[in-house]
Parts: sequence; C-alpha cells; structure tokens
Amino acid sequence: MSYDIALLPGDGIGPTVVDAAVPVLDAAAAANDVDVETTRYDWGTQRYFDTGAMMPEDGLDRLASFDAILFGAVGHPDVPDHIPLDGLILPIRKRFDQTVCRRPAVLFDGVRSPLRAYEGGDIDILVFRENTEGEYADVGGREHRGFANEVAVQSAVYTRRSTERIVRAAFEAATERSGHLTNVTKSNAQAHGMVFWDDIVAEVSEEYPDVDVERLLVDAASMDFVRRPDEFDVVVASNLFGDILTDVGAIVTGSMGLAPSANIDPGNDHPSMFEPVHGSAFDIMGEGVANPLATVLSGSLMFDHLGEEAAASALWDVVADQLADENAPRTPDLGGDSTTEAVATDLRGRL
Ligand code: GGG
Repeated sequence: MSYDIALLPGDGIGPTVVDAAVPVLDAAAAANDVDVETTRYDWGTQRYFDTGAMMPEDGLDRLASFDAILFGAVGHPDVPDHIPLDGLILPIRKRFDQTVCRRPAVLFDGVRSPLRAYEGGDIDILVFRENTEGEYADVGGREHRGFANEVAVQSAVYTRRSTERIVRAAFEAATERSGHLTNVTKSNAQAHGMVFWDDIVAEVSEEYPDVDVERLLVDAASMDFVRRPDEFDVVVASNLFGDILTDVGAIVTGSMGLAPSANIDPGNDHPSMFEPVHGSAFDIMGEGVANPLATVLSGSLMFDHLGEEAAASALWDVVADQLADENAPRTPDLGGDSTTEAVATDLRGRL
C-alpha cells in the first residue's frame, strides 16, 4: 500500500527528531512493501514570528487529504506557551476528531528506570487520554485585566460523544490486554464533569463484563505511578490528567525521549497524528543529541494505525533491540554520549 504522510517537525528539537526518524520509517516501510510519500510543512513558532500565525489559514484543509500526520514538537522560550499549542497542535487534534490519545509507557530491556526496583519488562502501561476536551476545550475568558477585580475562567468540557469514545477505546484495549482498567478522575472535587465521566465509565463497563475497573483519584494515581507502576496496565483519563500522568509514565520508564503517542480519530474519517510526547526542548536544540526513539516509536504507532502491522512491528522491535544492546549508541538522556544521527543510523543498519 502507498500512504501520503504530512510531516510537521515544528519547533526546537522537533525538526532534529523528525529528520532523523523519517529515514528509519522509510527503511522499515521499504522492507515491508509499504510505500510512503512525505510532504513537509515548516509550520511553527518561526512562522508565527514571521507572519503572526503558526500555520496558514488553509493549513487544516491542506492536512485533511493526508493518510496521517507525523508531528515533532511545539513551544518556544520567547512566546507564551499557549500560542504554539492553540495555533497548531490543539486545532489539529480538534478539527480531525482525534479524541483518542494512546500513550504507551514501557520500560524496555536495557533501560534504567530512576526507580531502581524496576527492570526492563516490569512496566508496561497504556494510557488513554481524552484529547480534545476537558480544560483544553478553549472555553473561558478573562475580564477586568489589571484591576483588583480581574477574573479568569477556564471551563472543563466533557461531551457524551468524546467521553464514550475514549472510555470505549480503553475498554477495548483492556479486553485485549490483562482485563484490568484504571479510571483516573478527580470526582471528589469536580462533581459535574468528573462524576459525569464516572457515569459513562459505569455505563460502558456493562458492555465489557470481563474487564475489572479500578477507580483512582488523580492525586493518588500520580503517587502510584511512582510507587507501583508495575501494577498498572490500561489507564483512562481526561485530557489534562492524561497529559500529566503520561509525563510521569515517561520518566519512570527511563526518559521523555522514549515516549511515543498516537492521536487517533476513532471514526477514521480524518488523518490521525503521531508525535513524541516530549516538547521542543530548546535547552538542547542544535546540539544534535535529542533522542529520536520516541519519534521512531510514534512511527510504529502510525503504521499500526494504518494497518501495516509488519512495518509497525519492525520499528518497535528494532528500537527494543537497540536499547537491549549495551554497545549500541545512546543519547545523553539515556546516559550515553551519542548523537541523534548515530542512533538513527544504527537503527537503519539493524533494519
Ligand atoms: N510533541 C508534543 C509537544 O510538542 N508537546 C508540547 C505540549 O506541551 N503539548 C501539550 C499536549 O500534548 O497537549
């Protein structure tokens, strides 16, 4: 099969990891009779500085015809953080109905967790993050700026459609995996949105009688991701809680540089988007040492979504092989001193 993929490298280390990962994706594709055509769009904060907008007015229309999007990172130290998010990544997720965000947090063999009790293979969590609503719905306002009565409101939005979609996706995954699902909320303090969320989980659970549901408040879940990460399997959470928990998951499994994600339109009417969980990391931009593995693993999730299981497995397995090999190159986030390019070249050699 042949696929048109839009590349949005974005800001900071985004272009470094996307440029390194794409030849690896191409190699896995070619070895498995998959044809990939890429089109690169240099949208991001530099464009915002030059033109006042992160992407062109018809940017979303241009992306609509692609089979998938591979995204790098956004964020720049010279602009408030909401500008790049509101100008690029969040509109893409919303316009293309990418309600379901899948974020695996896996401790690979050969990778050291900062939690010394755990070894490769001990942690394998799959977080389902609702991806278009909650506190990220862009509902709110600010009044009386600069006065003593200044007020800011940021509302959290939960619709039945999106909540059912994320919850059902999590139950489906739990059915295929261990049959255990952890539902993370803050229902004790948010009696409208989060209790609604719990109600949806209870309703959908009736369709999955074999899945055992554990309920955790997000504060306890954050603690337990550090205290007993090996006991989690599939986790479902709102946009904000999922965003935070997956950073915790990434760090307990060794590095932000290893955490991939998939932003999926469950209706498959629009392109889905794949991106490393990490941000633009301006502190290491231009040094050539950003870890490309989260982007390569995101490419694996992309091929899996496109139905190209062989290419998906080839990418996941080659990353696992490299990490398990103590003589393989590693970037500094994993304790090595190799470059992004050396890691990507080694992956291509293994493929
Ligand atoms: N590669 C993902 C990225 O650039 N993340 C920046 C960020 O802060 N994202 C927030 C989010 O994923 O909602």
